[in-house]
Amino acid sequence: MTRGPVLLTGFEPFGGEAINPSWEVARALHGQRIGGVPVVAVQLPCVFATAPFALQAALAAHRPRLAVCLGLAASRSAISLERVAVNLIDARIADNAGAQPVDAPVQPGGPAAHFMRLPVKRIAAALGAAGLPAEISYSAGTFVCNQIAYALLHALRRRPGCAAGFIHLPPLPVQAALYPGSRPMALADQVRGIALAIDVALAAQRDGLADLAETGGRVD
Ligand code: PCA
Repeated sequence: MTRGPVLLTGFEPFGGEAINPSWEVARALHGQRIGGVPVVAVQLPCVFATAPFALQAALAAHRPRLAVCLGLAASRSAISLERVAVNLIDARIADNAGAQPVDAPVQPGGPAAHFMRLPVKRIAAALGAAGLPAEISYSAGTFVCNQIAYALLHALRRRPGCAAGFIHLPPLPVQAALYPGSRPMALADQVRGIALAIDVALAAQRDGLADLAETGGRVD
């Protein structure tokens, strides 16, 4: 039987910023019930050396039925449903501890990539129907978010019953000036979108539904 809460992680601010929508969304949903299942929010450091351990501690402490990790992708203008994480770190900027690794594995000896375990096409369809911009993404980048997406699926490789995935969020309106040309999304819409994504993922898990067999491929 599927048990446990929803684990929802967000990152602390990074890159010299004061706010990260991923943590704002996670903490807004902390303690709420979605589809009858409680949500537990945990903040992750934006630090390569410690973030995977913080995630593993949260997974061990909460034994979730669904784990969703959130991060900011300032260049995205939609709720961005990641499908894959690669076993590669190549940091564009320093993390919050000043580390900037180049071409290092997330998990030495691990597989090249892990696929997320979320029904991303179902979620994208539900978000679109709710009037929220959503997209499926085939790259979570090579910074701490990709590291955590990989570490999440690696940690859960022997827990096939736990649904898990990574979702990148656009910037908040207060961050607009930092990212000229970006299309920020209001916090309330981001919160509504992630609550809906969790609801859809829980329903699919409960009912044993596969993802939608719809064309969703891209060239990019
Ligand atoms: N975004 C970064 C790391 C933390 C976050 O919120 C990323 O996309 O890797």
